[in-house]
Amino acid sequence: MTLTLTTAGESHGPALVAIVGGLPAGLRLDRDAIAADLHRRRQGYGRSPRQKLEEDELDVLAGLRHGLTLGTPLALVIANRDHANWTWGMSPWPPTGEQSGKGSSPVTLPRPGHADLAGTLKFGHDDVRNALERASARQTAVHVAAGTVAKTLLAEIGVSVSGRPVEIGGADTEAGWKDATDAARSDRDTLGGVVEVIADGVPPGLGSYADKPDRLDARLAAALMGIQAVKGVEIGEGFALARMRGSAAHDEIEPDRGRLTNRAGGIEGGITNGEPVVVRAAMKPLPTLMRPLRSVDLATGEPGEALVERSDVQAVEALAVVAEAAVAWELARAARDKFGGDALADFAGAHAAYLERIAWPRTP
Ligand code: EPS
Repeated sequence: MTLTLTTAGESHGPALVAIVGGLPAGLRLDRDAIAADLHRRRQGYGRSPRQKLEEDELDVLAGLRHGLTLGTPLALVIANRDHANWTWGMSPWPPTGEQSGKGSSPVTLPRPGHADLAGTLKFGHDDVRNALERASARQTAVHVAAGTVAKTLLAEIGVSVSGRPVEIGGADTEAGWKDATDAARSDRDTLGGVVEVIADGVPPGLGSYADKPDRLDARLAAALMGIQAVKGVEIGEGFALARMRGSAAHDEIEPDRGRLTNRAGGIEGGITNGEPVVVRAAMKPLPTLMRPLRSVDLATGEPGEALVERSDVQAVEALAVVAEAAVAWELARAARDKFGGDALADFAGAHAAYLERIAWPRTP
């Protein structure tokens, strides 16, 4: 039994879609909790005016009855309100009527740092928009909705997950983040940053050392690197461990199974060790600059300036919410792998029985 997530949707298309498979039956979803996380994702000091336009209201089309999961695929949809301005440009079918509105003329000036050039070449598009629409971080909205579902499942076994920004534009205080964002905005530039996600209450034994795809640290790294603009991931002290001696790096084991330190970030040998799971993700500066970078016009081969369109100055606060969802998703997936169960009671019961088995000291 594992969790699966399939998504579809373009940034200015009609909607974002997700299908979640592998949930147990009988899990009570909270509409307000999903709305609250979707709202959090839209916040942040450096966000584009797009976030005022979108409401990110979630529709559930299947897999839920009276708030309880049915143990069948859960279908989630978030409409793009901005699509109303793109009905010609992003029409799924050949558009009829006057060629007007956004997206009506092809984009031929790829932005360095975005998927524009590589995506256009790879798929043979003659309009960069065909690549950028799906590559857009807009699709993180449905991942956040799926993440709230994952957090709801994890709460059943006492696990909580929380993400926060730790650095924006090189600054590490909230006042510094604002100043850095204001300065970048007035220079028509963009910023990146670092976020941290901590999961508490994680039982020992999620993940495995058996093979690479089983390692929870590998899964978390893939999940975080899979988020738009993420260029680095650390588990626990990460790169800093490389500069320490073993005597300073490792978390000594106490008889009560607690550790004095948690430099491993709660994962040893690809398996959770019962300490909080701590991960960080580094986000590069966003590639849409109001002062555009040098590029090439793909239609003429001539030098040009990259596409400029409404965008965020930085979206690190949003990444914290998206990274939280990604970590929750991977932990929930590992928990489903380990505890299984068709009904929620089976899943929770297997978790309780497991905790009893590993209780320490063991009685003969
Ligand atoms: C994005 C570009 C911007 C962001 C978008 C991600 O889109 P737009 O040009 O429509 O303002 O606002 O993020 C979202 C729409 C969102 O909901 O997070 C990009 O190129 O990745």
